[in-house]
Amino acid sequence: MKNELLQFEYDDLKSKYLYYSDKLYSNKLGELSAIQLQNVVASVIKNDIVKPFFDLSYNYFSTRKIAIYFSMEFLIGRVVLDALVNTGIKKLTSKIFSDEGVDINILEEVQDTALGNGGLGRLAACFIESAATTGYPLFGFGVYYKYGLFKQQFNGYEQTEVPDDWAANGDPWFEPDESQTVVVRFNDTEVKAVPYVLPIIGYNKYRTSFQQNVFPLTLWKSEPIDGVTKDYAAKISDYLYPNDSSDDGRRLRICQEYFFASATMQKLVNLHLKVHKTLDNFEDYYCFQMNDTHPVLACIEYIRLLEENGYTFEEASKKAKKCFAYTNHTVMSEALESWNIDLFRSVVPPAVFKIIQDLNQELIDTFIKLDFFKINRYEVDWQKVNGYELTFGNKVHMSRIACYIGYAINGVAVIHSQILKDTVLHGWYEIYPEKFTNCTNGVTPRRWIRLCNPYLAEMLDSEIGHGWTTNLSELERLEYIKTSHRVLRKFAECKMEAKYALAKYIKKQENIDIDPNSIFDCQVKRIHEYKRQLMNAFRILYIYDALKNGMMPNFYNTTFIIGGKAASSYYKAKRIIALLKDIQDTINNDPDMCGKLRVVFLTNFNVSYGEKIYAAANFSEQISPAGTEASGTGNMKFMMNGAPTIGTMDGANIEIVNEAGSDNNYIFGATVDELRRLSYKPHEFMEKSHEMQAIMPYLTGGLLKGNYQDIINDLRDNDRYYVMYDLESYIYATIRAFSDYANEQGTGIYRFHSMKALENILHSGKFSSDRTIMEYADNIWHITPIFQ
Ligand code: 26Q
Repeated sequence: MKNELLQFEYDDLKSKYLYYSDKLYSNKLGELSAIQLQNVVASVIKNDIVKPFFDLSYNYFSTRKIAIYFSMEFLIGRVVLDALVNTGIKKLTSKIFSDEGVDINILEEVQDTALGNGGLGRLAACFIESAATTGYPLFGFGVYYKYGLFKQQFNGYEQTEVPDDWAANGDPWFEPDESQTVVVRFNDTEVKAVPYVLPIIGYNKYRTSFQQNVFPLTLWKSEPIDGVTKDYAAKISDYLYPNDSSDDGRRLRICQEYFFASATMQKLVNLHLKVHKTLDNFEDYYCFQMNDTHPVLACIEYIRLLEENGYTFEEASKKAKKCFAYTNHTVMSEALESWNIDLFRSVVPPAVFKIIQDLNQELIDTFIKLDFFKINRYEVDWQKVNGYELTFGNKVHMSRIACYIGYAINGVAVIHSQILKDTVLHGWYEIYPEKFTNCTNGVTPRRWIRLCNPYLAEMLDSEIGHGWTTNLSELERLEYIKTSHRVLRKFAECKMEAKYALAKYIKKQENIDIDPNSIFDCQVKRIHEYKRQLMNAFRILYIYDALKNGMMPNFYNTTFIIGGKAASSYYKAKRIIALLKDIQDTINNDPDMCGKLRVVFLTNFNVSYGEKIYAAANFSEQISPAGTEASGTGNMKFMMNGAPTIGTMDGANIEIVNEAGSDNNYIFGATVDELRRLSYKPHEFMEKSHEMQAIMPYLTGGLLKGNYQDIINDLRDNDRYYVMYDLESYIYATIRAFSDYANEQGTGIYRFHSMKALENILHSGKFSSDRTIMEYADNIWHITPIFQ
């Protein structure tokens, strides 16, 4: 208990729990359901702990410079445990509960708040938590979806999607603030936007009551204006869009984007006018970080509001260019948003469309002055310059607006930021080189170590003190003790605890027995061709076949764990899932394997499942072809919890290896330069590949339940992500990794694997999102913390 918050004593906190238990449910704690317990915890934390600090945070709007994190997604996960950890009352609560006959782990039954798809949404959640912890005034604005990311279920091997009515049993954390409702006008209708506000609780580093820092996250919900609102409009905030490029629903997506952009800008502009009676100094008080292009219409809306307040277009455009910055999260061309002009025009009010036309004209005029290129003055069908379209063309290209208006443009890992300059946004880089920077992603160590891995957290606390929680570089203190046999054994024991916990959970969720003594090799992320879960499937089949043929006598027992969701309309991704489920069935039911090999495809991988996986993993699979994964953030979560990476020189993997050393990770595959030079004929590789020869009978020859000829045909003609090219080196890297693990077990000397695991932990300091927030604050936002 010594690292716990000091403001509460046992009796004090207990009386608060009992009070709300009685008030809300006229019952004892011991009689409450998980949902009810959560509501009791929420009442205590919100009313009796964070309220005064939360109220304070509203004073920062328009009185000092703050940054707004503008994001369509906040993938928060489960709120209750995070709130307990960050207020510093988790252990005390656990004690109080157990004295009342309640196991605190019952709170794991509480649903995730999954208002995001994956990496981009989770990044937003890590950022606002880090901001609240470090005190940099960064406040999130987004959409309060009725349904979060779908729940994944299975019909045989086929993924089905079930709506995620996440607040069906009530949501005790967000509170509507009806008084701050605004009206958003579209071309042909209007809706109310009601803000729902969540207190984002920073970690209480001093363990006293006077520096509990709490910032608001504001999410907008659409509601009808009686009698005026069209049916579809009132439903604008009902569904989160999946990250695919399917055609349907584009109109509603544009509505969503304008809806939250307009509501946010209206709120802040109105507030600023109230405080300062002018917008002349707006940019001295606000800057906006756009999480990808999804919030780009906010720039346009800001210009519209400035015009409404008497500024000319020229003045307004100039002001907008001072306060918006753009983060790109992908190099996949199909993921860059562009809207058909007519569709776009039918959604937004005429004034918004007019501003886009005016910006177009301004861009042209600017470059006439600069004599950059010859101009074709038509709005549509604009010119290409150096092979890159710079203007908005016959579509509304969101990234072009972002690059033109944004005063800063950044990628999310060093290699990714370079690729933006070299290819994806090259034309813009030539015009505005000074706008381009990098801010490598990070993740919050509160959720991704302290909350998810209490075993490791406690060991770290006792070995190096608990300062790492808010200053992750302090993990380097492990340097001095990393060779100690005692420390290594302790680490190995922590890992075993986490593996037992995961095995128990997988038994409950999937009804599959896995052996905690086997290697846990994990790949968890959205299912996408570029992430190459298919290559993992091929690797598993290859090992399975080799074992069946007695070719790998020293193979150490291994459990392959894979999890992730495919967008509902992404057919090829769903086929890959089917193959993995088929492999799982075949291998797990093969008596020849008797424990040597297990495969688990997790059902409904989400933030809370992730917490258990990252803590328990022995190896982290990060296997996208070089140059495709912008950064990755799961890779960082695995690293922090002591899982060496089996991965390619892609995204943040490169920086992970720079920090932890190539001896402590298993890097394989082609580099970006190699792939750029390559003229690739996949069918040649397929025909020559011994590995493919070995596994073909499984894929197309009846050794599995299904037939996967379609996958093979696709690879043969067009292996866009170089599965054939990298497969062999991938298998070799795996064998190296697993034999290091096996060697250690054989000798009982914690050297070959545990050393590498510990080296990863102790060099993971860079990947705290606290560091990322500080970089954005210094280089882009120019804001300082509200406390020191
Ligand atoms: C766009 C238009 C219409 C509908 C949906 C979308 C859409 C939604 C979500 C497009 C993309 C996304 C999500 C992208 C994403 O998660 N990217 C990941 O961002 C992480 C954080 O920077 C990186 O670590 C990952 O590498 C990147 O894939």
